[in-house]
Amino acid sequence: MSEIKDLVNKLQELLVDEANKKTVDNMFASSKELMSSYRCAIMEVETKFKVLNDWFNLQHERNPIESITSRLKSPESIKEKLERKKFPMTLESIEQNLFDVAGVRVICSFIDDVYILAESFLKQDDITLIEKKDYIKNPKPNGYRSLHLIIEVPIFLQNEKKKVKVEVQLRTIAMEFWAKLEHRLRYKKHLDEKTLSYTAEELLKCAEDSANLDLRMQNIRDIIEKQDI
Ligand code: 0O2
Repeated sequence: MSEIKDLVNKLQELLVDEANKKTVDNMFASSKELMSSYRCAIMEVETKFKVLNDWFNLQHERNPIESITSRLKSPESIKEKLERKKFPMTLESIEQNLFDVAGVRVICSFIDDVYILAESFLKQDDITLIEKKDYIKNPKPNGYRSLHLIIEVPIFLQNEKKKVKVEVQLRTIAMEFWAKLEHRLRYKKHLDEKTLSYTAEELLKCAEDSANLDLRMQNIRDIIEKQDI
């Protein structure tokens, strides 16, 4: 009797393994396709900003873009976000619920450039705006500033056209400087209450100082441009 039970258990184990193996193989292929479409969407968006930068340079003899970086969200962060937001742990759920798997960051010289570029980009008839968060006009309580656009861009594959969501973050060099350092410092978690609140206050003051610097630099540029006709 116990021999039969052992056999059934083993059979079950094998069947489960087989079923899992197929699921895992399928998942692997589908997730490769999904990630590859995010990568293509990043390329499309990057190209659009590079074109705008070149065109702007031709018209105004200066580059509004300092640099462009992009990233695909890591599997660990995808999993963490799905869990945190209580979304199902499936590929469909990633596509439907997470809008920042593909991310492009555009670093601009001046605040005006952020808005000029965002407007020209959003005017393009293949770009659909899903959501806009203006953390420049309404900074986060910790001082974080940046313009976030969740957009959809079409990518053209062998036999199909697919719309893919990308998060575009536009910010100035000063905003990038602050965000990078704040991000690094945020991971230093073993601090006592007093130090935590002091450093948070200091970071907020630094964000305000650097926002002020952005305004002053913008002002200098405006004065120079008015004279330099
Ligand atoms: P990474 O490494 O850039 O991928 P949630 O993602 O749920 O926290 P939400 O509403 O989806 O929030 O997005 P939100 O807050 O509009 O913007 C999320 C992204 O903006 C973050 O991505 C950061 O890149 C950036 N960001 C937002 N707030 C801050 C901040 O206070 N400090 C810094 N340095 N960056 C910020 P990820 O996924 O957190 O990280």
